[in-house]
Amino acid sequence: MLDNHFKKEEFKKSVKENVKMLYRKTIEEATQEQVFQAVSLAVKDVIIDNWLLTQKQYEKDDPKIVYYLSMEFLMGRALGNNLINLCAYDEVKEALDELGFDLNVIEDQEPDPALGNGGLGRLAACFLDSLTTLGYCAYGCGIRYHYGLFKQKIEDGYQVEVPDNWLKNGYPFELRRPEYAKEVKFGGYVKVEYDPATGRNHFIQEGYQSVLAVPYDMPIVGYNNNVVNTLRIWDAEAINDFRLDLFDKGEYHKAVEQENLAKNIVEVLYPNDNHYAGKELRLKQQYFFISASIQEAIEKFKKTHSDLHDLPKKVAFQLNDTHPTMTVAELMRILVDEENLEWEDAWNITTQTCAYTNHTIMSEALEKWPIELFSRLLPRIYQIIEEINRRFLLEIQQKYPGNQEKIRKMAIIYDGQVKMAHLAIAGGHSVNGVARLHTEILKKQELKDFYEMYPDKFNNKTNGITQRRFLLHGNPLLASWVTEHIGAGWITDLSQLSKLKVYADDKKAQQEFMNIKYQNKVRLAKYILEHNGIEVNPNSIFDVQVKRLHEYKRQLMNILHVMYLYNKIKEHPEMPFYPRTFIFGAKAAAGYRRAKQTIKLINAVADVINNDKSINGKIKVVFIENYRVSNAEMIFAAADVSEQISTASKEASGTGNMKFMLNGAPTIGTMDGANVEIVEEVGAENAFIFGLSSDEVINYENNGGYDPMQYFNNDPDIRNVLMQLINGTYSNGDFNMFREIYDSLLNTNSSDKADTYFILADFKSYAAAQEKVEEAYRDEERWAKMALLNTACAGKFTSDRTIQQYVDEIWHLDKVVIGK
Ligand code: Z15
Repeated sequence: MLDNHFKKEEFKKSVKENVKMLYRKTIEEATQEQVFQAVSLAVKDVIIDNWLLTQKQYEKDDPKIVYYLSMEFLMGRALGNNLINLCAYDEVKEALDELGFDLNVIEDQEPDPALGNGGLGRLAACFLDSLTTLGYCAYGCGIRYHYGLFKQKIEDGYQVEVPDNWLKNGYPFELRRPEYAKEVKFGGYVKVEYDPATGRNHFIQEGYQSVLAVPYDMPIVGYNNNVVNTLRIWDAEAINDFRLDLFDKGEYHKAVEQENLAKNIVEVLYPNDNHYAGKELRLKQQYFFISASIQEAIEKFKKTHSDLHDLPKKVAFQLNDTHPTMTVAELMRILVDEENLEWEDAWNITTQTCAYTNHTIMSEALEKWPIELFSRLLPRIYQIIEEINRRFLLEIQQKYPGNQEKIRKMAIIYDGQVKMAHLAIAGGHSVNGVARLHTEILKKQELKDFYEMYPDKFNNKTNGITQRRFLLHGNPLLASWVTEHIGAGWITDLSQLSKLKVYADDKKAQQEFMNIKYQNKVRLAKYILEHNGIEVNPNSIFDVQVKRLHEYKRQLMNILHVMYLYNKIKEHPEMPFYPRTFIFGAKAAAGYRRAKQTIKLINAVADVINNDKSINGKIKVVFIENYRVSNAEMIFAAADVSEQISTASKEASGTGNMKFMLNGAPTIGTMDGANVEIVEEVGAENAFIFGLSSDEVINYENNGGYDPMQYFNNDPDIRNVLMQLINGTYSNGDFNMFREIYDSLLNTNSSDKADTYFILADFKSYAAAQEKVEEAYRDEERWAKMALLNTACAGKFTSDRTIQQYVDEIWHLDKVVIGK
């Protein structure tokens, strides 16, 4: 369709040619993987033309650039998405059909580039899609981990982590750019030299080790607009320093060390989501990609601009959480040490250029680096942060004379630690939360002091998702149905979904909508049979919780509720019960014990219930192995019920909630994160809300008074379920297998807090909400209307809207049109 490049015959020829060149084979002899490579190359060829055109346009227009700095980009597969955004999916599908290949199978050959853990990394990927589709000049900057997030295998019900060697066969969509390589320095010491000519001190890092940062570019294809932006991920290579030969063999040791540094630094993505582990190598990763990215940004700026004071007019750095906060100090270093700007000028430029997004209030996620580690690894950067801190404390003292409490709570360096969030807030002009409720909690609780001092910095940007991947690509049946009813405008303007509202009561539309859901459930059922060996009934309610495994997300409450339902059915076999399939998918951080035990519990419960003939298949429990972006697309499309059951106040936003909604699955959830706004859009009658409010939770946390034992003592249903954790029901008589989970809820033998996430407090209201789900589902018309309205009201949750708000309120970018 586009520029005639996807004329079918031409495309077929190009694929055959690629197979020949790459593998010396005819297309008939090629494997599916080889055809994937050949097809991807043919697609890349088209993309490269647009990539060049975009570059030319940027050179001509000189638009302001946003650098989205992130340790994670959870891209998901590129081939299908690129074809979608090139508007060439159907043509290529046909072409491959004629060659005897199935595009779906070819897509399946691509490894999921899993350079991220969960929500934060996937958000970065959605943002790049939206930035490009809206025609803004943007670079994603990150790390080319050689191993992405581990692959999950389930063995005997337990999670086993398998390395994800995603580059094994070569990744066709990346481009190595050695000409843009940068040197990044670690360690050593800082020498101060007085320059009488300028009257200034110069700070020179000496005795350091360095690595070479080599960028690899991945094209980000905009939807139907010929714009191609760049995700630039940095690899590390040893600097083969010829000068070493000039020195004696004593330098040999250093050479080996440098080589090891390069090998280790980009080896693997840390598998923690919402958790800070304080590892030295992680700090190295942070400085590595930030130093390379900021050097590159400044170099690029200087090619066409002479005055660095203009930087904020042309460049925005967005910090995705505190992981890239090094940006503030690295930019100061370049401006002061290398460009010889005065500190005050450099500081003005830096604060006007940087902006910070906060993604969590979970205290265990806060980055606080020990001074010892920080100053040893990054001596000059540490000095700069000390100076930033010194001046910041003066500012606090000026505002709050004599108030030591403020200093204690707000200092950037305190108690032997560097507090990255404080640096990010002081060093930028914007601090944003990721959903309205989250931003309010930041302002009123977590960052109260900072809000008081800088009220104008704080703003909200409710998250969003890209409908191109999560509807157009992931749910082609529903996408076509939507287009048939309201036209294709929704693909780039999701607010148009509201035009579907007139079909909410239309019998025919309802039937079509639910029939599509049914077909998607059949597709998922087939996947589950192939991958889990479990047969599930596509007529049952597909009740789905897929997300990272974390205590605050309360997968445990979900499975305890399944145990409770199972008890009820066993006790009252005659009671009415609508068949339900409880579907879980979740990776646990490799070192997160409680999370891993929860996975085992889910699988153990599945084992017992799925094999109990006496309940006639009324409940099935499925744990989908290796939940990731590619199977997520299929899962959202097939879901009837969206489980968003975090302890209120803990889930900053959530984005899975939006993907379910878009695909017509009503939410059962707490008033947390973006759920609040989802309910606002769709109406409380089209969601199932339960549980403590965030205020109630925060009140308990601040003032105490929560006693889970009360629920255990007073509620026999809860007591029964909890006893089954320690009486062998789900562990072949092993009383200890789930003892730690039991203890965590009641804490019979430790002084720790019990049931930190208020599972027992919310249990019965969750069960009641689940009864309402069943009641609603039995009424086919009511359910169809509800499901349809969820899709119809999902318009707000496109990342296009989120990005436009970032542009209008933080970045102020210029729109670019190719060929103008
Ligand atoms: C992460 O995935 C999120 C927050 C974090 O601080 C880290 Cl380290 C990882 C998630 C939030 O938990 C989720 O609520 C939010 O929707 C997502 O970031 C994107 O903002």
